[in-house]
Amino acid sequence: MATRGSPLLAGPHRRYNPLLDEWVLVSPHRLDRPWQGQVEAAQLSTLPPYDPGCYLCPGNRRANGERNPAYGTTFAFDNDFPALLPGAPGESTPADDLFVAEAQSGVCRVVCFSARHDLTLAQMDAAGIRAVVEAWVDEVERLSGLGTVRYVQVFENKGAAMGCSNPHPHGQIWASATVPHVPARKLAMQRRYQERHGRDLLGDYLARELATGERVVCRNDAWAVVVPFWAVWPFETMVIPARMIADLRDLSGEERDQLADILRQLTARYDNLFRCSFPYSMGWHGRPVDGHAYPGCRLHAVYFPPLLRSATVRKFLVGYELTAEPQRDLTAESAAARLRDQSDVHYLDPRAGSPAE
Ligand code: H2U
Repeated sequence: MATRGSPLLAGPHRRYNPLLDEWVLVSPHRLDRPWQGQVEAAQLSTLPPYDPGCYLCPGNRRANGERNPAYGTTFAFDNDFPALLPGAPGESTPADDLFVAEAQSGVCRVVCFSARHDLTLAQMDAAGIRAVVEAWVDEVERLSGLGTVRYVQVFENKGAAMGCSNPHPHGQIWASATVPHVPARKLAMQRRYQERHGRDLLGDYLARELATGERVVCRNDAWAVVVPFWAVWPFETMVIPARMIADLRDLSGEERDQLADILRQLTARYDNLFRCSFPYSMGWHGRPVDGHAYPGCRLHAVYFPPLLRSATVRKFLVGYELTAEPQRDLTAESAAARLRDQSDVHYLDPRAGSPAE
């Protein structure tokens, strides 16, 4: 939907999220003014390439006493403090409308993205990020083969602002015996759309986003990044494949290459926006690994960064947002334009030149 010239979208309005069946209140009159965000002096990384005290660096000991191998690219291991434990699935409380609990079993993994302690995905080259894509695919394959897992949630929690415990570039994977409620809701909504329209929700959505371009941040032949029409977080984005694919494992070699390229572009733009290591939580949503059909399910990644106006001014979901529904001032269109205007050469890359003061 194009917003230019729409009186409805110029004033306070609610936008509907068809993937989650939720609403967000948008108040463009409060903040949709010329860009006044403070740009801070470029933050330089002071991290060493190798930290002898880091539990993720090659060759170091983890909390459980195991020693990491001298890995060169990526390295995945069972989380030493897993939120889920392997076990028999299925036990639940007796039928009750008020007090309901069920056992949840699963496996938690940690994936180191690079041997280098001082890098982030935004600073890695396409080959390095491509290795991360391959690691994600390998993990989904391995975990789905266990037979006790229905859903594999690949995610990355980046930055202290998101509660990340270690700057060494890494993500996590939690594989569970049931489908968690966010992906479950998305699967149900995509199924309903597919049954009503005979086409998939995200495919239709992407086609309309590409037609106006208003919320498109960047794209290549295989992927597009958009700030969704219904975004809650200021610079929230979705990474959507051009082809109808439901599972990371179904990506062709070319699509994996292109994914590495688009992730590099997106994360560099994020860092360049406030010249900082942009915090976020991101994750992949796709088909459960239980062998059932999930009509209309298209793979996609979601990014939820908390920053609003600078490296230090963040959005909080509080007050009305916790008690009623989420709200934003900055429109999705303005956020997309700001990210689109950023260079995809990382500000710390010598090719970016010296940052303006
Ligand atoms: P976060 O940075 O997102 O917290 O992830 C790091 C994970 O690494 C965390 O889940 C695990 C923590 O349990 N970890 C180990 O598995 N072994 C260790 O020696 C320390 C931390």
